[in-house]
Amino acid sequence: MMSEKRLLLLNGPNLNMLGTREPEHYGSHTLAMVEDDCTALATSLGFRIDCLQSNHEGELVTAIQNAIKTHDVIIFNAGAYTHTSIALRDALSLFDGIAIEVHLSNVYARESFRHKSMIAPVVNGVVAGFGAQSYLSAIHAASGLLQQQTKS
Ligand code: DHK
Repeated sequence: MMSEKRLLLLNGPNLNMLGTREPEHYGSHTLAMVEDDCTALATSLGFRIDCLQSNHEGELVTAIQNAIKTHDVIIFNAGAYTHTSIALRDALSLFDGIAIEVHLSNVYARESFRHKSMIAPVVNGVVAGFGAQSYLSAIHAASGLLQQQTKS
């Protein structure tokens, strides 16, 4: 197993409402359930995980800036800021670990304003459309990328 790496699970606006929010798009898992499932998986893969949710763009920027010094991986569902935030994109550009953009819903099957991501160009990859499973797939992907890096 790889040595302990630090993973930040970051969720943006309205994701604290999971469980009751538009279940046809976001499913029935609460944020606490998502965080518990991610914690179990991340721990089993050798990560130390921190979970943070904020409805405020500036707090998310600060969380990313802090993670530059402390974390190896950011798994990030920026919610609606995905589609609008140059500030979050600029912050992610400064992060030289692995960053993965996550969405519960298939944003490409929804309104056209959700088809554009400001942050996709500055992350390693995007997982969208698999409900709460999107987060778990992103954690597996980050683990695989870190293992590749260790080998090369
Ligand atoms: C979550 C949101 O809050 C939306 O604003 C995005 C994303 C989609 C999701 O599917 O997780 O457009």
